[in-house]
Amino acid sequence: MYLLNVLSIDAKDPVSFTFFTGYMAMFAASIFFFMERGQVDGKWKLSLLVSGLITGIAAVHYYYMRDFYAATKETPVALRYIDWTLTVPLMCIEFYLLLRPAGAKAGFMWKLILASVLMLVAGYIGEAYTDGSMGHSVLWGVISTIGYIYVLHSAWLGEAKKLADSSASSAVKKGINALAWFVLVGWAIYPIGYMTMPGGWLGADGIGLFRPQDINLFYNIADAINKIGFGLVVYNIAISESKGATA
Ligand SMILES: *C/C=C(C)/C=C/C=C(C)/C=C/C1=C(C)CCCC1(C)C
Repeated sequence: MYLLNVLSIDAKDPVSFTFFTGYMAMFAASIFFFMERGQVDGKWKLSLLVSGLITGIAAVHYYYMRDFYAATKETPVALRYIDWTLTVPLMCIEFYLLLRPAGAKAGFMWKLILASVLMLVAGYIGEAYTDGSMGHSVLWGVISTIGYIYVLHSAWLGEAKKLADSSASSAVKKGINALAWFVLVGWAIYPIGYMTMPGGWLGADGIGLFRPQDINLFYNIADAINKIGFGLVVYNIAISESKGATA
């Protein structure tokens, strides 16, 4: 029964589509980042490894989320947040690795990780423990947004931005600027998706534009943009800073 459900993708449900294409895209991106490690100088290999881990961890979770959704038509909240709890801190580590030559300390990395964990724990409570009320989703959504704003602030005006300004590498400067745009535009898709849940402004109890499962549409598209996009920015920096590179 389970298998039968998995094998039938609902052609009329874009959520189903994005789970399958999301899985494939993450999988392919991981192979790319791992293979390309051979093209870059030694000091960039760790950054590319982390890029590949981010999309690789996501690929494994998409494999399970895709089946879970196909079988139940329900939102895989726990799998989603386990994925994010692993991959978002890895994105913070990417910031740190890029800015370490410019003087970034471990404390810089831990502050970003802490802020992102606050963002995710609050988001999880908002979704997993929802009573369907707007009060609950707004409260935890706002707490989560505090963590988000910290990362956003660091990338645009705070510590990450200042370290990037003091970097000797124009590729790193440009790269951190690109990542800042991902955090501003790409990451903003998530809170918009969050608003489609029961008790949210865009969902059935609000303006009624989206079905409850459409939250996955937002999250799947945002994950593909952000996880693969982050990795490609790091890849571009690594390639342009590597002497023997051919790409
Ligand atoms: C690879 C996964 C990434 C980059 C996930 C990012 C997730 C967010 C930026 C989530 C943010 C949220 C808010 C700012 C408020 C509402 C709750 C969240 C967790 C959806």
